Amino acid sequence: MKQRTLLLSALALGLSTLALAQTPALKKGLKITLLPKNINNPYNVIETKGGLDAAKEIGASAKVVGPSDAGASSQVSYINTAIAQRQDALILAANDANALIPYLKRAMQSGMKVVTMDSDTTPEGRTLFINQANSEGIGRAQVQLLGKLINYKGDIAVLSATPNATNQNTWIKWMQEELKLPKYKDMKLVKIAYGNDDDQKSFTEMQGLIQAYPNLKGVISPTTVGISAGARYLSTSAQKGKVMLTGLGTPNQMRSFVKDGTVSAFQLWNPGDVGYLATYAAAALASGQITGKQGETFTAGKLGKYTVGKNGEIVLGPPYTFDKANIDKFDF
Ligand code: RAM
Repeated sequence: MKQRTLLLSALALGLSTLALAQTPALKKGLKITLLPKNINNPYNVIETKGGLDAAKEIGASAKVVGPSDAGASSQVSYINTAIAQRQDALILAANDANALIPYLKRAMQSGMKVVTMDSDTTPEGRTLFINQANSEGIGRAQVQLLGKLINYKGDIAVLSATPNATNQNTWIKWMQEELKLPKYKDMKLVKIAYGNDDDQKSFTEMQGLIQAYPNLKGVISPTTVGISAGARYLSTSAQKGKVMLTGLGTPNQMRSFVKDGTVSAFQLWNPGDVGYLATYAAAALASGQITGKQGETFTAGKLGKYTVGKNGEIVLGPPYTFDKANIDKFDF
């Protein structure tokens, strides 16, 4: 009897060691570089702070580097530095879907794991992409929100980030799809303007839209830089309350404009969670827990379990609509 118990417990031990062997623990001391689109954008500060928090939880040493402008090639030198510094993982919000590919390929050949977050490259440039929310859902929801605000009638414009930003371009494509539905037949997209995720340029572009299109009824700005600069222009313009501005913004940047009636509602997710999830995903890759294949699962700390989807995409969760009634519940 005693022998049987011993045998059974030896078997159980063997099995659990096997289970452990199947899911290796996250390695300690991983070196991780976080490279956002540009560093002076509050959104990117919150996003990468989430990454640093996750790194601390798992005992990794992470740092944030990046250019001051969101230009297509301005991230190249930072990728090369990460290779030279033999980082275990690079997490980036790509400023261009194609321009960075040769550099990212070199990074992966050197053994580094590459994860995109927020703004993707083509799939060959990375193993995983952490998408803040479903791209189709974001694009369509922005048009649905604006449609309601302008009673489905009038000229509308988009105030975007850079012309090459993968995330904004994907969302705009879905906005255009949504606009094809019969309920939007009286809404006309007259212009897509680019503020380059630069505050001053976005402000000037918003002013340009209002002056160039006297029948403009609404603007969608799917960038936190664009919507806040656009709202700042609108808040002191004669068109305040007449032109509806919505898009993607952070509650802290938009609060005063919601309270003074410049903006009724806008959307977003928690940018900190994007960076947090990306760091756990990168660490899971670098520790051999996952390889990036569809269907693999891993645990991302306080956010729980995630599954790798098609083309290495992992979706954080649905976006959230902020308005006067709920904005004070958020501080980011
Ligand atoms: C800006 C950036 C970022 C985007 C948000 C919504 O901060 O363009 O990439 O995800 O807006």
